[in-house]
Formats: sequence, structure tokens, C-alpha cells
Amino acid sequence: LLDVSWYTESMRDGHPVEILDRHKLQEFAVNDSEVTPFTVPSYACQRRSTLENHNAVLTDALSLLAENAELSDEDGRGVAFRRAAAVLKALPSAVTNMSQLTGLPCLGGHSLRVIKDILENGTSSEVESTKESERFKALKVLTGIFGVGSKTADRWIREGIHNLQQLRDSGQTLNRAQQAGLEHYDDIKQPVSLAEAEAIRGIVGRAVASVSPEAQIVLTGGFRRGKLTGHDVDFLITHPEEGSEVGLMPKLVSWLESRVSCHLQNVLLICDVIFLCAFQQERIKRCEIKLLALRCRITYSEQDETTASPSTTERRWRAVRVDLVVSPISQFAFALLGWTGSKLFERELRRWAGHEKGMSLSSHALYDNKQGRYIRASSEEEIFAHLGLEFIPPNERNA
Ligand code: DCT
Ligand code: MG
Repeated sequence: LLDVSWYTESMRDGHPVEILDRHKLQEFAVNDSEVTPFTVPSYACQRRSTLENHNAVLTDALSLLAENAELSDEDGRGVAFRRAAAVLKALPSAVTNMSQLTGLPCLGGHSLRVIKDILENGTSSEVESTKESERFKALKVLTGIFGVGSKTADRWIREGIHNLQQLRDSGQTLNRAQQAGLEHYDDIKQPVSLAEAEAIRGIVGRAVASVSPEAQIVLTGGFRRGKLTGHDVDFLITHPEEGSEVGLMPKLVSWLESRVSCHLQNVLLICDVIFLCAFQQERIKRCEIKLLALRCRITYSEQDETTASPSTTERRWRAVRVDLVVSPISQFAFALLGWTGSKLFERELRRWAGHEKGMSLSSHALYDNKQGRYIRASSEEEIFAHLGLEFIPPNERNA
């Protein structure tokens, strides 16, 4: 009935890689010899994943289950759902029939049940009940506070804390990051637009230029992949002369602590850095800051002021999450590749490097385990070539 190629590999990256095999297929197959199955390569880093997604209903459902697994500290299950969603995202059209999935990698029994449920009933009962579950809702709210991970959220839930008000009333001791996260919860929850990201690039770019005129700054993360919104703004900074990047991060941080303002088209952006990472000194030393919230005071020009909606004129600033990373020029290509994402694409690149090439890839270097040496690269293209992969540009890394 169906020609299924199947794989014997079972454990990769510490997690089972589920591949649709003959047995699973019999459970789900629809007798439809007219349907042509899709084909996609096994690793996400071998695929071109644009932002165009023909299977958003299915991938949203699987992503929600992935999120629930990750919030419940079940990373293996989380990765399995993420990989399944990434395979569906890479398909050239919408799935309408289970038999189109024949031979596709990374689709485990659990993911297939969810897909089948949605194809047949329009929704997945598991996804709906997860969405409505008090525990999932509480985990989402609490881990949405910067500095709160799933373990802390779980402890609070067991103590009867399910929302922000209960947390405020509980008298729990919060660290500095969590206090700031709670205070600016609504701002940080709101997606950052590309226009805001570009405005912040202007501010951070000026800061970088004034502490180190030759230094270069690149917008990375989702915006480099062509996304129009993000949960934060990621920047990678380097200096053309090796060694000159030393000390750049602390200088940049001090500079940003002072108030700056800049004109941007017809919008005047005045930003104060309200809570720098004094609580993240370690990260400043490592040249990596995970959170830097820029409080952006947005004052519209007179003309805009009259046309702006009341809510915008009342509220003239908001906190935005910004990630800053400084890299020496010798590691810049690895840092750029590593911080561009997506998270799954990066995970798959590392899995490919380790399992297929006997190499270790990080956002600092590529190490050849067999030859026992580091491999140099000065561009992303070179790294893909060293890994024996076709180059995938950033806008096609949206796995
Ligand atoms: N990254 C990674 N592994 C992680 C976290 C991050 O490889 N566990 C890399 C890939 C993306 C980059 O860092 C920036 O991280 P995020 O800002 O979390 O991702 P994003 O794709 O920019 O998402 P968003 O658009 O929501 O900011
Ligand atoms: Mg980001």
C-alpha cells in the first residue's frame, strides 16, 4: 500500500528521534493511493524553513504541547514536539490526509495522534484541555516573569500561587531580576515590533560607537531571520581588531546607564536603561547579557501627538528586552550563526555536527573531535561548508 522508508536510529542528542515507520503507519494510514507523500530531509538544518507556514493550525497545536512539556521539565518530549512541528512547517502545502506524512522524519506516535485528531475533528482534545488547564495557565503566567523558570513556577504553584496578584500578596522573596520582571510584566509580554527593534538598534548603535568607534553591531535573533515581531531584540557586537573587544561590554553598559536620546524619523526616542544587569555581573564578564531592559520613552512629534491614539499619548515609554552579546572577531561567524537561530535550527546544527560529522559546534567555535583541532571560519558560509551542509540563509532558518 505505502512505500515507507524507515530508520533504525532511535536516540539522538539524548532524545529519541521518532520516525514514522511501518508499524505506526498502519495505525494511521488512510487507504488513498492517489496521495503523494511529502519528503523532507531529517535534520532541520538541511531544510529551508521560511516564515511561510502552510500548516499553522497543526504547528501551533504541536508547539503548545512542546511548550507545556518544556514548562513541565520534560525536555525530551518538548524537543520531539518541536521537531515534529518543524517538519510540518517545512512542507510546501497544507496536509489534508495522513498518508501524505508517510516516510516523514520526526513524526512520533503522539504527534501523529494530534495531527489526526485535528485533520478529522478540527481540533485536538489534548491541546484544548492543555490550553484550559489551570496548571498550564499558571505556568505560562509565572514563567512569563523575567527571571522565573519552570522550577520556581512549579514551587509557587504548589504553594497555591497561580497569578501575579497572588504572587504579589504572597510575600515571596524575589531576586532583583524577578522584581524587575514583575514590575514590567505587561510591557515585556507585549511583542517588540521591527520598528521598535530598529529604533533600539539606533540607540545601542550610538552607545557602541561612542565607547568604541570601530566596533560593529548586528541585529540577530528572529529579526535577522525576517520576523516582524519578537519577544526581545538581540544584538551581536564585535571589533575588527582581535582583542579590542575586551572591556567593551562593561563600557557599553555604563554608557547605556546614562540617559540617551535620539531622533528616529519623526519619532523621538528617549531611553533610560532602567534595570541593567547588576545582578548579571557574571554575564557582563562573559560578554553576554541576557536581559537589558531599555525603558523606551516614545515621544511623538507635535503632528503625531494630535493623531496618536489616547493610549499612546498617555503611555510614553515601555520596557523592552534586549540581549547583548560581544564576540571577538575570530569567533564572530560562530556567534552570528549561533545567535541568529531559530532555537531548533541551532539545536539541529549541533546535532548534525556531533552525530554526522564528529564535530562540536557552539556559538564560539567548531571543534573536530577526530582531528583534535579547532576549525577556523570567518563567515557563516564557511561554517556550513565545514559541516558539509548546503548554505541556508537566515530567512530560511525559521525551523
Ligand atoms: N538561542 C539558542 N538556544 C537557546 C536560546 C537562544 O540557540 N536556548 C539562540 C537562537 C536564537 C537566539 O539565540 C536568540 O534567542 P531568542 O531571542 O530567544 O530567539 P528569537 O528567535 O530571537 O525569538 P524572538 O523572535 O521571540 O525573540
Ligand atoms: Mg530574540
